[in-house]
Amino acid sequence: YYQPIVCAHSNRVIGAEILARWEHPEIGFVPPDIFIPVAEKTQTIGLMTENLLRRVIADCQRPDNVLPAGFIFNVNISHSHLSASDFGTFAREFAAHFQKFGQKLTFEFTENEQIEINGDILQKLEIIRESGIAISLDDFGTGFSNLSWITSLSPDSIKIDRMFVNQISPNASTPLISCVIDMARQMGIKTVAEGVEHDYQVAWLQEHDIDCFQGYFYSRPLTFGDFLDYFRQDVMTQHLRMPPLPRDISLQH
Ligand code: G
Ligand code: G
Ligand code: MN
Repeated sequence: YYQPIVCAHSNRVIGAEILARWEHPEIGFVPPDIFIPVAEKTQTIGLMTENLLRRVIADCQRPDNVLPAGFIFNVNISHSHLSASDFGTFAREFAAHFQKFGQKLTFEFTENEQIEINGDILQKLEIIRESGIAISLDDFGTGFSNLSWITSLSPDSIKIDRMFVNQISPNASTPLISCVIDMARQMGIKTVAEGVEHDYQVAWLQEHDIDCFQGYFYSRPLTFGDFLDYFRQDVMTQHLRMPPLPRDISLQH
């Protein structure tokens, strides 16, 4: 499934987070909170992520695909996958595939589990960057991150956990979010607000210079077909939202 990521400056859909879903033929819908930990424990998470990205590539090859060059796909990467010996090959291979379509990949790493930054991990982070893949720190504010750790990971963006976004109500907010946005800006890191559900959260975050939004206010995670419909509609309403032509020009004909 694909959940839109919206640029807070242009108000346009610039990317999507890919979220794994499993519809089992007998037991029905299995939530990712159940099958992801199992895939991690059984060391099949790498294979699952590869299959997921192959599905994305297949979706991108559909004749009705209208996603532009430069469109960003965010994928969640488990730490156990990052630690696996064939991770470098995986990163290079998929970076090349997505480059062929002119589309960009971002790897999201959750801070809920601590990655021990050793030589092996640093080398893999370097491979990710060399391949042109961006790095995002997911669930920011809920886990183990400390400033020296963020410096070694050197993410391109951080995703502020929905727990904090939730605290923005019509008449209250938390200074924490604006501090995080300021810190990130000074470090040259982009900020994404997760779990945005209300217009007053959008307004508050925009006022505090957030870079991107993700959440039910914009859309739930969608199938590729529904995502394309959402994207097309976004492009169309964008034209409607365009400012009117200056008066002297529009009066000419
Ligand atoms: O998709 P939500 O809708 O329910 O996802 C629940 C959790 O599962 C989130 O923390 C999300 O990051 C994680 N998740 C979803 N898809 C993937 C995936 O493909 N890989 C990994 N590692 N985690 C995923
Ligand atoms: O941990 P990660 O950020 O990858 O998890 C994404 C999870 O958040 C998915 O389970 C997705 O379905 C869920 N999610 C996305 N937007 C919203 C939202 O606006 N509200 C809530 N409650 N959950 C959301
Ligand atoms: Mn995520």
